[in-house]
Amino acid sequence: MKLSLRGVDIYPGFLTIEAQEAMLADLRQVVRQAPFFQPVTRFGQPLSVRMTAAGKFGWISDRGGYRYADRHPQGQSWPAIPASVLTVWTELSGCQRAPECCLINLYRDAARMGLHQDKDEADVTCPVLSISLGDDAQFRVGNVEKGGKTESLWLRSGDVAVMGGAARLAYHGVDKIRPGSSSLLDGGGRINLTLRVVT
Ligand SMILES: O=C(O)CCC(=O)C(=O)O
Ligand SMILES: [Mn+2]
Repeated sequence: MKLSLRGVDIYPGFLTIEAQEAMLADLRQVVRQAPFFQPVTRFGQPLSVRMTAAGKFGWISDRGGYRYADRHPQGQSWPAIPASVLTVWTELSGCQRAPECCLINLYRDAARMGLHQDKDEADVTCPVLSISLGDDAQFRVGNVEKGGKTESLWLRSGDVAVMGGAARLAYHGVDKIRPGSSSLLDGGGRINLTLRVVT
């Protein structure tokens, strides 16, 4: 099944529970090598999500601003993107290029992500593909221009969203998660993966 939210393709329940658990096991290996860190704005304000990444690039935000970086803040290269994650890209992205960044966001409790565009990538012909694991999240999509009407839906564990075509540069964000709605993650919360071609 496929739904559309203002041009964003949503595949509810794309990953079975078994596939979600297998992906999570792979992500634990990634996090062992590249631990979650707390990004801050250039004014030192912490973001409410914790982040890490896999792939050629990660996305970091610190006192020096935000940017793609080829190393974790601790200095090591990012681990490879797990095959279980790459498979989803191959199945749904419709893009010939391989993803260069798998950003891993951890939402706990009151974590959220304000409306923003993903526009730091030099090539925006490929979509951004997002995978939800764990607690439900209220995902909001607006327009390519700032302002105007927005619509939201609840993303659940195993759902995949693909922001491509006219929706590639649409404003989007996460209003809130529903703590305790899933028992997939140890310690609760939600992990969101976003796969992107960067260069
Ligand atoms: O958590 C989500 O569903 C969206 C994440 C996102 O938009 C981002 O990391 O740029
Ligand atoms: Mn985004």
